[in-house]
Amino acid sequence: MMEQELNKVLGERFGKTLEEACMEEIYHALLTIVKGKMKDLEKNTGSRKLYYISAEFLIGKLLSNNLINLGLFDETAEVLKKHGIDIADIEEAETEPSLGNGGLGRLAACFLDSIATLKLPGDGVGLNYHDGLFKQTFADHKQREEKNPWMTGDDWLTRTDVRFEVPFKDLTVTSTMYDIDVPGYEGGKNSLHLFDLDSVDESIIHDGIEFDKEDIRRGLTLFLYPDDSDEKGQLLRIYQQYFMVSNAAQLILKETEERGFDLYHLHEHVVIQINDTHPTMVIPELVRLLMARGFNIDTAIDVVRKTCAYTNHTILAEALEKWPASYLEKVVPQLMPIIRELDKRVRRDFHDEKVYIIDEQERVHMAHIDIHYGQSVNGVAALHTQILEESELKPFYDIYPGKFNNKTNGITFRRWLLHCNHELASYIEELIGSGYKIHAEELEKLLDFQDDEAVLDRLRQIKQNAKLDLKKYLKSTQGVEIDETSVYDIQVKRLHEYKRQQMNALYAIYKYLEIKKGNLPKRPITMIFGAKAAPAYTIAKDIIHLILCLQELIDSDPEVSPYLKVVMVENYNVSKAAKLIPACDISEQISLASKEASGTGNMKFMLNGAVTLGTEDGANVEIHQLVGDDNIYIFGKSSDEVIKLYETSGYCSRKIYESDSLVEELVDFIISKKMILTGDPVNLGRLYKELVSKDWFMTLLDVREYIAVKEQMLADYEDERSWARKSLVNIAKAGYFSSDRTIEEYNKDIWHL
Ligand code: C3B
Repeated sequence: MMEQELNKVLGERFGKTLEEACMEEIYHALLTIVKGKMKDLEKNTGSRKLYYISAEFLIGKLLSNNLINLGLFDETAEVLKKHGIDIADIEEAETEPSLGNGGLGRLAACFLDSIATLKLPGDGVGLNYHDGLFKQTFADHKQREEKNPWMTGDDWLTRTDVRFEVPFKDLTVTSTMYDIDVPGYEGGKNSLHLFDLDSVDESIIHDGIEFDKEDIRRGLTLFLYPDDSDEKGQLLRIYQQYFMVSNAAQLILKETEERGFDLYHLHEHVVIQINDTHPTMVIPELVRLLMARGFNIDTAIDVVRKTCAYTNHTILAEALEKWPASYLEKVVPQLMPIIRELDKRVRRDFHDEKVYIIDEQERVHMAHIDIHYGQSVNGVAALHTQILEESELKPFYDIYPGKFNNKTNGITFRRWLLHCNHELASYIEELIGSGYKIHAEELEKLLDFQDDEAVLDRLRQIKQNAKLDLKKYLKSTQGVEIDETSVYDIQVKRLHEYKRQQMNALYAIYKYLEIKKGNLPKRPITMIFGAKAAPAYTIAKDIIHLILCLQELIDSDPEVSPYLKVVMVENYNVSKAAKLIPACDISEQISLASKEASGTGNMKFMLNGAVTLGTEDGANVEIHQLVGDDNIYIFGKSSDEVIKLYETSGYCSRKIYESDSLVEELVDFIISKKMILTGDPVNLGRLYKELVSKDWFMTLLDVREYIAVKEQMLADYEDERSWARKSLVNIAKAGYFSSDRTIEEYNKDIWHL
């Protein structure tokens, strides 16, 4: 079947057969075939529909995943193999949409997959950024940002004829809606709606990612998260956010009316999930649109409140958006009277300025709008929700205890096991049958094999094969040579001080110095990093600089390089994650306790048999509970201790630096002669100073214990059978982190679809 279809499309489009076509042509033929098949699928329907609004959808490449979900992957891979073609090479021809930044965007993509798979009616709504998040390159041991075009004209997007007028203060624009089909695994289909402006013009980008941020018509949807370190950048983000939610709101009202429902019953037929605060303006926008249709304000607010639900993804204060009212006046003056009315009602009912929407400095607290004027507030892991309730959002929890709930994050096993690790997935199927693909909790059946030496050996072999694959991949893409007999220790995630890549870098320094002293590790260690830093986040970029300098210093030292290797993967993205995760031995999840809301990389690594080295933070806490003390390595101060240190200003990094000679030695190395000769004294000096005199995310607090626990872990790795058993237990217990489970909970508690 697939063979004939491929030959037919290749013939029609390129006048070629499978034998003659190149990789790109085969990719485009498959794209055409798969798009056609998805078009024929019936959309999920029901009398209640979900709209998941999000600034990010980090969907990754789609060909293989769509083939898997349509049940066509194996057949397609077979057909290609018959002609000497590896499907992985076809995947290389696909560009990766860069419509997201980190966990929040990837979570939205996993959710779309699970919502479709569970046959629930639910569409994603977001923006069609032409260049997405920037593309990262390295030069002079530093991050450079470049544009990242991913649309090729022939891709997964389908232009629709849905268009809306979006009114800003100084101009009105007309949007165009593009759709990407989201097929469920073995049935079901929903859509991802991405709004765009026809007038956007990539030619205004120059010098990396610079462009005139005031040119809204040509620049509105160029980039995800344009630099907002100045006023122009912040105004542009407000333009983007309003464009996103006004389109979403107009689409929702239009579809609800088309489905034959009265807007006075909107909340019975629609639920809107607000993913972090970026889509918050959908609340006043819906109130405005309903009033324009004749609603009085009380009814409009009541209906909107019953329709909207909010997910909080972070407790970092600087990440909770607060827009100056004056900026909103400049961009969307039509919303300000509504926002002031919403605030007035809060002030009337509650006499606590901590819960006001507009503060004394005339800043609008977006999360406060969501909490007062939505029906649900959820955190993304048990500990995170507890911190929201007990400290971060306590004044709100005191008012609305019933609104708060936890939804521990999850990941789609279609992408993060079936697609990225075929060998492991089929071996699991051999052992326990295929039921786990739909009922992830069946993975627990693997526990029956924890003392089966043949199974443990086979798991080790599968890991070894994945390590070899990664070695080849890094060689061909970055020219980097890694040793497949070494331990692969991996930390991949956005770069942020709270995630503490700098602490891991201090370990690299520690190991370097040990090797120099003649204390050689039993087995070579490969430390792999992958991370983008926000363009305006200076210290994050300094940390990248430190890692890249260490990489070179170690590579060029023949005494050390046989035993230690540091690799920073360039432009870490979803495709690279899929290569790195199956090959990992040690999964680094080392955030400062209380700061990582959940983490989802931790779940992906576990599912692929890596063992976690982590703090009791985010979902690590739940991983720990599931796998037990023997199958995870935990270190560091607890979230309670950390929160207390912040409350009492009780942390002083300089004290630790001055009293602990090991810490002093490691930190001093950052500005040692060797490092200064390799790197830039400005960047290294600034990072050194930051660690000694501020260290807001308490690197030095935990670094000693971190090193000790990592050393223990490396020693334990040498008992290969016992390590393989830990790996097996991690896979077996990962079922809980299927996003199908998470979505079932959202549906049961919040959506009621
Ligand atoms: C992230 C958090 O940092 C992660 O802990 C969490 O697992 C994911 O969201 C998904 O819930 N996050 C993000 O990627 N971007 C933000 N702006 C805020 C949180």
